[in-house]
Amino acid sequence: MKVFPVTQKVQSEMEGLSIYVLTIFPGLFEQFLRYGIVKRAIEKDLVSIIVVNIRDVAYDKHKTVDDTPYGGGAGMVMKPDILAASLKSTLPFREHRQPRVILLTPQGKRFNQSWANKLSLFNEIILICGRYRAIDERFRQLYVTDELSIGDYVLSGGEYASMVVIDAIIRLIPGVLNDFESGIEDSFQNGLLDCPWYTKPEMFEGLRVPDVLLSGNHADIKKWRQEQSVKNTRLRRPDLLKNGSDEVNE
Ligand code: 6GU
Repeated sequence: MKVFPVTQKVQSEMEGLSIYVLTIFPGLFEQFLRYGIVKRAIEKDLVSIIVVNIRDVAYDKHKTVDDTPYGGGAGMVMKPDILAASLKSTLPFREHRQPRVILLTPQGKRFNQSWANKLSLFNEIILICGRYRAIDERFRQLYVTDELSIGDYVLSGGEYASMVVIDAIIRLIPGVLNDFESGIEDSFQNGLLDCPWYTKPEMFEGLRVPDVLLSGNHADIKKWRQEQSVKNTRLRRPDLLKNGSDEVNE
């Protein structure tokens, strides 16, 4: 089993969230884990990300993980025995015998902030990055507990989608963001888009910073920002203002 970062801990020693990622391209995650808030969360031991190379459990000399579909058709299908073996290879490291097993697929439910909130409460999550045409239906039936998509477009695999999901989850784990960053998070958690923001200089290419932001009146500033937020949302994403549009769609 190939593992990043090298300082992997077994679940029993982990306080926070353990995320296992099953992929045929583990190298794609190397840089992702090395920057910004994700890196800091790993360093603080608030999250542990274990990237598992599915190919490591392949048993033939070509390390085959896929095969042609029964009934014919274009594309290849990921083998159920390989996926099951890869999933089982994580067992010695895990505490929970019944973790959430999440398949990243365009056929999944739409991932949103509510899903991020919900998943951040677990302490063990397994993400399976689909590739090729599909994964064998029987693996899906037997092992997958949730299927998530990050939007209505087709990616070549679940790897980037799983990075999106991991990033969104990690920033919600208590202690990952500092007080300052948490304030930013709050303003998005209310289901509205953010207000416009300005920094120096006061005048830029003929455009001035709105007077209210220079007024020093904190109540007025707060009110202006709230109004801009609502206005922005109504203009750009009216769907967000409808009740319940950000619910976990189960
Ligand atoms: Cl999760 N996977 C793939 N392959 N494509 C997608 C996606 C996931 N979400 C949107 N498009």
